[in-house]
Amino acid sequence: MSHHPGIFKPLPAEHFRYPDEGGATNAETRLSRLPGYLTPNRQFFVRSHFDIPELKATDWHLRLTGDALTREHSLSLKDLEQLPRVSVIRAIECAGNARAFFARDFGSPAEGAQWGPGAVGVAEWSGVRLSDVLALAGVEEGAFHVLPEGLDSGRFARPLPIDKALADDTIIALAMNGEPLPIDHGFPARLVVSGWLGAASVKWLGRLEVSRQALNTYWNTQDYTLAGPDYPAVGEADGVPITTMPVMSLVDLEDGARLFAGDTILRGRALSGEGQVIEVECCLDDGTWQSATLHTPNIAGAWVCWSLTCRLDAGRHVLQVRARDDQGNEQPESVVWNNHGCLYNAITRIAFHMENSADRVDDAPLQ
Ligand SMILES: Nc1nc2c(c(=O)[nH]1)N[C@H]1C(S)=C(S)[C@@H](COP(=O)(O)O)O[C@H]1N2
Ligand SMILES: [Mo]
Repeated sequence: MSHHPGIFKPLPAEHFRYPDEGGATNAETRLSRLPGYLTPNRQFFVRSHFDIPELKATDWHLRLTGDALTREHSLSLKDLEQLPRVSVIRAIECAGNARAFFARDFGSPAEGAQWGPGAVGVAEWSGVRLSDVLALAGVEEGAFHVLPEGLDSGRFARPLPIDKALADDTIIALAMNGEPLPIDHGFPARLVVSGWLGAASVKWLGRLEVSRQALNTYWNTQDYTLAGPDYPAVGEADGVPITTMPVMSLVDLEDGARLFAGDTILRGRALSGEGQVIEVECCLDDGTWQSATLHTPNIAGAWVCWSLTCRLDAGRHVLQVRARDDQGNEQPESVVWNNHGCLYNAITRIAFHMENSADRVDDAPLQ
């Protein structure tokens, strides 16, 4: 097994940008370039804390261990393929998505890669249920944590409570949008944990430990926590370990984009962890809040696409967007500071420019 630095798929500048301080293994999606509901594999963001490992499908095994299993077990890819096949359409969103807005709102950056709002994507993930895999080793009464571990050099691992691990839509994905899982996204097998922060969806899965005790790691105690003056430290963690993702809306426009004045359709997406977004409202400049149109599909745990038809004069404009989910959660006016810069979900604000349409030379959009 050799290790390659960097990301394997091509990263054209029209589809990706790099968060500052992010290192070579991070790239975020330009939402403005998304073609439809699903994020194509070639446009899906990549977030890897270590070098991306090159694994051979024929050598790969998944080891099941731990004191809450009846027996130890090891499965090959062929063994996994014998299990019932399932597919789910779900978002994966980094808990640090939109972290750069902490710097904008608070005047100093939160620690970590300075992601814009593109560390998120929605794909159709196909594979097998984690519960079906664990059942092969016999999960005993009293099982508490499941620790999935990656085969990257740092053995990235973050525990799940047993109930979430056994949920119907917690899966080991072998395919992404109908293609074998790309190497950057965890080939040959990754976890997909619906509605939870991206860090739960461990890539290049190599081992699952099922224990009667907590199996905490760096990744749920020292990072991917809400830590800071306004958050209590929980147990051995420096703050509150993050689980589900909050309600958030996204605009399919680059900040500072240029459009043509006149009739325009503004578009975006909104999501809320395991939940479903039921309303998206927009406010242009100093106008009133108005409901955006929500399009189908609107899959819980994935996202909904929204649009707003409007007429805008030439000049600079500010769009604000806020989403509400089926539990009544709404994006707040502002967020409380946390040191790791996680879960930014204040009302989305984006500035753009309308150019005089008389200057239009062809039908191509300017942005
Ligand atoms: N083994 C392993 N799994 C991992 C990571 C990692 O660094 N190593 N990064 C996690 C984080 S923080 C996120 S946000 C998602 C990103 O998934 P993607 O790269 O497929 O978009 O993968 C998660 N799974
Ligand atoms: Mo992440």
